[in-house]
Amino acid sequence: MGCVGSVNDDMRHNLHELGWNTKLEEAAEKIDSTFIIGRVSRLDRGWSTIKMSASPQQSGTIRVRNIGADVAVGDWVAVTQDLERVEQVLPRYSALIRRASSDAIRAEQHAVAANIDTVFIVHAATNESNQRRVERELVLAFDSGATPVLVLTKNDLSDAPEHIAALRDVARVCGIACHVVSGLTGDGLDELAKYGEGHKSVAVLGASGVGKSTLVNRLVGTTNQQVGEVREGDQRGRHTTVAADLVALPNGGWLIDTPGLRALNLWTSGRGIERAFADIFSLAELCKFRDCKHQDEPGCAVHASIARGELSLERLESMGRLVAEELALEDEQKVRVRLSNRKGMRKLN
Ligand SMILES: Nc1nc2c(ncn2[C@@H]2O[C@H](COP(=O)(O)OP(=O)(O)O)[C@@H](O)[C@H]2O)c(=O)[nH]1
Ligand SMILES: [Mg+2]
Ligand SMILES: [Zn+2]
Repeated sequence: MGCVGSVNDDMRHNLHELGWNTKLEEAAEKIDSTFIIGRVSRLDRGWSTIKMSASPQQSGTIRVRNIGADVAVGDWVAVTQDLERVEQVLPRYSALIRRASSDAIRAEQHAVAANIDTVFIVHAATNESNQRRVERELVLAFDSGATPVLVLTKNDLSDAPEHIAALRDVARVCGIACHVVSGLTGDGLDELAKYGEGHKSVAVLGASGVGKSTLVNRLVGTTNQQVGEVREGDQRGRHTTVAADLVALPNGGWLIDTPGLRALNLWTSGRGIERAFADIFSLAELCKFRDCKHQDEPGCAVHASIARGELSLERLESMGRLVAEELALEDEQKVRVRLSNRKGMRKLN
């Protein structure tokens, strides 16, 4: 295993505590040995906060002028010895990426959290939550490269067992864990904390008001995250900076509480849809025609399952919408690449 820059054993230990792992070693080999490695823990307008693996002042945390357009909380960076400048953002091994604007011309990606091992998809265990949103979040979480986990919180309020059972089913068909917890009573939170063991990083995703900050505070043991902060956009519809924070768990893990995003548009990348709708994809293998669109073809196993009352039509339609959204985005990206080539620009994102 290569040496991580000039990082000695002491510092390496420190890096490990920040969440460093073997997936990052290869990237680190290319980094000039005079740089110090740190991890972005917070982004504010104009400033980035970085937890350093080691710093001359031993302060542990520095603030630098913003690094670049698409840096996310959780990113690993190489900082100059004088701690003045971020030289490099290391390649990510995973990232939650959403589409920043629904504006067709300005399709841009926005990384919500980087280098995460698990994504908590948080919903209320009461019957207000929405299965369609869970599906969308699952696609995003699978696409991130991290492992999604469904968290149903506020179980102290819930008397909706059918609702919980339906969401558990969504988790089961795509093979992920589901935990029913309460941020208020602490019920079930020991199980959640385990995802941070071994200095792992967990991103917390979910709509405003579902109880993310309450969960994070309880898990971390502070009142660091503001509870009840539900603002997402101002009157002009612009996104306000509700900071995502990298916060430490008592067991050494890391949590990233992402701001509650009302509109969660997809940024296509991998096989997220296939994994979030694994049940439909495996049924589709049994359709008579290989290119079955599951509309009104004969021998369609997907519709047979709907007819038997096993699969819901809403779920199939939900997948159809997400597929269409992903295809539309791919088309836009192709147009953008063509335009940029014409202008002689090398890269747009
Ligand atoms: N009864 C109950 N209320 C909760 C629970 N978690 C959060 N809340 C309340 O729900 C509201 C929104 O919580 P918050 O953590 O700010 O949600 P966030 O927007 O997802 O960060 C607040 O009024 C919380 O007190 C819970 O487990 N049980
Ligand atoms: Mg919050
Ligand atoms: Zn079919």
